[in-house]
Amino acid sequence: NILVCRLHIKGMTCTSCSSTVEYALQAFPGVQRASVALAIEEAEIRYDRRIVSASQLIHAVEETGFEAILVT
Ligand code: 9UX
Repeated sequence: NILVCRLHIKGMTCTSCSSTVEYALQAFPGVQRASVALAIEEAEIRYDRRIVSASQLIHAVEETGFEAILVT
């Protein structure tokens, strides 16, 4: 029940932006690990699908002020 998804995140311009997104994802219930790569505008998230869905992860990113699109 552990899945990995990648999100394309629009609007990040600095490392502070990417840290904000990364911390928000890391703190979200059900997320085991999240890393955000600013250069490629992507987040990779390992999560427990019994606790959280990909669409909830997208909403968590959008709460921080950035647009997120599911890649895989
Ligand atoms: Mo610095 Mo990133 O204001 O938006 S956090 S560019």
